[in-house]
Amino acid sequence: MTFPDGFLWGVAAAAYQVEGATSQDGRGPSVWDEFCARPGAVFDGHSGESACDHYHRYPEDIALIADLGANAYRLSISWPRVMARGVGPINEAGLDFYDRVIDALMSRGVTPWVTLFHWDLPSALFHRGGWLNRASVDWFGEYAEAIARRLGDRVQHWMTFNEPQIFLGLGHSTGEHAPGLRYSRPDVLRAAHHVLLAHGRAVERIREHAEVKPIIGWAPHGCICYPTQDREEDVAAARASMFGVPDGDGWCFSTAWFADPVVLGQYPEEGLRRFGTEMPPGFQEDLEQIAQPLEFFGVNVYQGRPIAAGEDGLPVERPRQPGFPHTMCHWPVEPKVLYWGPRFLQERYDLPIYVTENGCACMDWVHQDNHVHDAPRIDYLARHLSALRQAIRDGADVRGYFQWSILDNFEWAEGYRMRFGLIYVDFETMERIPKDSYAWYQQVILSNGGCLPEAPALLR
Ligand code: IFM
Repeated sequence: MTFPDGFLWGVAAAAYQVEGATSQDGRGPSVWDEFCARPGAVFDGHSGESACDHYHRYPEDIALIADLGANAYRLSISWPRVMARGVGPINEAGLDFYDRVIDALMSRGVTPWVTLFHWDLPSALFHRGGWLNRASVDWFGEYAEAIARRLGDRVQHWMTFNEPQIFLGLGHSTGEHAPGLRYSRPDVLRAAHHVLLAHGRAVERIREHAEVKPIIGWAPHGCICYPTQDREEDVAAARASMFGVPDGDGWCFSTAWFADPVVLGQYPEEGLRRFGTEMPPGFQEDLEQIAQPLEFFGVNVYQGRPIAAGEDGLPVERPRQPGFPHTMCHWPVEPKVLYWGPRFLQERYDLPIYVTENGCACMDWVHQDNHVHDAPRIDYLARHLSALRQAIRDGADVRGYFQWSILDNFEWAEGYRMRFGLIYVDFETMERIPKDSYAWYQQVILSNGGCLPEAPALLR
């Protein structure tokens, strides 16, 4: 059984994780450059300074994407590459790079899907208060306008923010990611509110300035809950848990706190009850600007939380059995997230869904025969894609899937030790070696998912 006709098969990456060339052709510094320079912040002192050298090797990488048969490539624009200080003069050399990338993709029949912000805030703006400063909404609007004016004659598919929950939660609350802050809850709430407003502003700017009628969404982190069994009460408990707003620091990773204002035009009641008094004054008046109509709901899905109904019917998180499978990042392997996640999201937000990221880090190395045999990744992807196909059969309107990631790349605080790619990168020589999973995904695309195993057994 195949995926629906016209299903979009993509691969994804992000500027800071692959480009390198961080001080070339007028690019300004970002919060990630500064964070990487801090002793102990990133594994073994790694940084994105060279990354995969995609800045210079993009023709080779795009040829690999095209040969894979992917119809789409999700890339992000580096804000400090196109505006060194975040606002003000455009760095033409930086924008030229994205012009070349877009043209190269399109000439090979690969549709570019562009994310405006995948975490590399220009340092100059951070030093003016970053997302804590309400002016960040204007800064982001100016940047979005510049990109839409220049690339909007060819680019049709846009995402504003990648995983706001993660760059706010890990970057501004726990301090594990750039800019390494540990703000108080009221401050993180304020920064998050500005990010949502900036999302709304960017949607408006893209619609005003893109020449080709834009198709706009975003790519939040999917904090997925799934029922441990198919009992109705467990499904209801998982749904309630997935859209709950926990107390403590957990609110920051909540789906509803971020997605309800963006799509439904209101913050969830549960969160407002818990910490509404800590929100910036007048926040309710901004909701109209935040809730711009979107064409799709993107979601990045890697793992979830197993939920059952307790005796009182309320959600209870169940422990996983000893020896439960985990990826190299220690993330549990639970394909059900690509079944229940899209179904729950669609029920609540009623928009077409794209899985904008899914994949896993494995213990990959080059074997003696000069190939990279990454059977665990193939198994992970096969299980997740089968679950996704089943979700579509059961009514979820999922239109596309982006595997994360086309290349091994800079995995933030983990540096280069976590390899997510379909293509192995030797970070000394920059040689690219397609892994077994590359050839496997090629077959999946070619057969429109018809070669995947049946799902029910995998969903149990
Ligand atoms: O590498 C990241 C990506 O930048 C955002 N989503 C999760 C991926 C794996 O951790």
